[in-house]
Amino acid sequence: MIGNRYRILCTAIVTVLVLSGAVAGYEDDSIIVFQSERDGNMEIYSTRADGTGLTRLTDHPGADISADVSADGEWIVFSSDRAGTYNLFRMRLDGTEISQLTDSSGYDFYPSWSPDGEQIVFQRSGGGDAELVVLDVESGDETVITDNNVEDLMPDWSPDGEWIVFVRGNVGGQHIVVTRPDGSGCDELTGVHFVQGAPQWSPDGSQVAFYRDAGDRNADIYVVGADGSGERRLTQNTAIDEFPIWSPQADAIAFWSMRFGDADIFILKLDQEGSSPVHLDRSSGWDGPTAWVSAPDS
Ligand SMILES: [Ca+2]
Ligand SMILES: [Ca+2]
Ligand SMILES: [Ca+2]
Ligand SMILES: [Ca+2]
Repeated sequence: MIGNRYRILCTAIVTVLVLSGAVAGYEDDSIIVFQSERDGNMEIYSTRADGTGLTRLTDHPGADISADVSADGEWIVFSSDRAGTYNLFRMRLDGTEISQLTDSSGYDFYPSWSPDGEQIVFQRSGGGDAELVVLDVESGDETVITDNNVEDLMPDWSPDGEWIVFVRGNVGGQHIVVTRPDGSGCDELTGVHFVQGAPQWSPDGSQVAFYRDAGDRNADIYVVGADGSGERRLTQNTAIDEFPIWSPQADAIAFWSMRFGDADIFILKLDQEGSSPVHLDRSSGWDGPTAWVSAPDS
């Protein structure tokens, strides 16, 4: 009898621990936009950062990826091959009002809004190395702002609108670089490494998060000051950790990691460096965060 009660009690405790583990995490109602193949092909989803409120935003057999949210929270720009090669599309934050923004025979990836929402910078490849292109959303006019023989990749527009940070160089030797939006004033933020990627401005523009792979397929998340000083490594894990994005309060960084077999979303609280990041969502197939924005005013 006592034995039975003990087992029942243990079962109850285990249940409580599992449930509290499932909801414990980054307790915030801000919105993480991510891409996932949980429904069979790449779609764009949103979730509150506490793991509740999962919402599917796209529903198309094409691959829908690389979503970025405008600073006013009104629009998402994303890349999709639903109309042929990868082009840019725009939709509301609830997935409505989808329209096509670019129509190129190249491959348009990694769009990033200017803070005023009037322009989008992105990477275009096809027929050679990638260049950065600035799109005027209203007119559809495009301006190519790089012109060289190496890859120019993964741009992110600074919160003050003055700079674009991106990756320059071919695999085996890549810098994190900043440029003015007209292509002038290029400057290097980091030294050359085998692979570096996905630089993202902090909300106040004082730092840039990115990932680095020294060539051993063990990418980790780093931050560096906007002046190139104070570089720090944030993750120390043998799995691939890539594509960091900042929380709106700059108190956490979300990224995807292969540490549980396939790519899942993790959140590292910056006041708890060295502790295990929160595993936001465990879903088979690819899951990766691409934007993190404040909750809409209620
Ligand atoms: Ca899709
Ligand atoms: Ca180039
Ligand atoms: Ca790692
Ligand atoms: Ca997954």
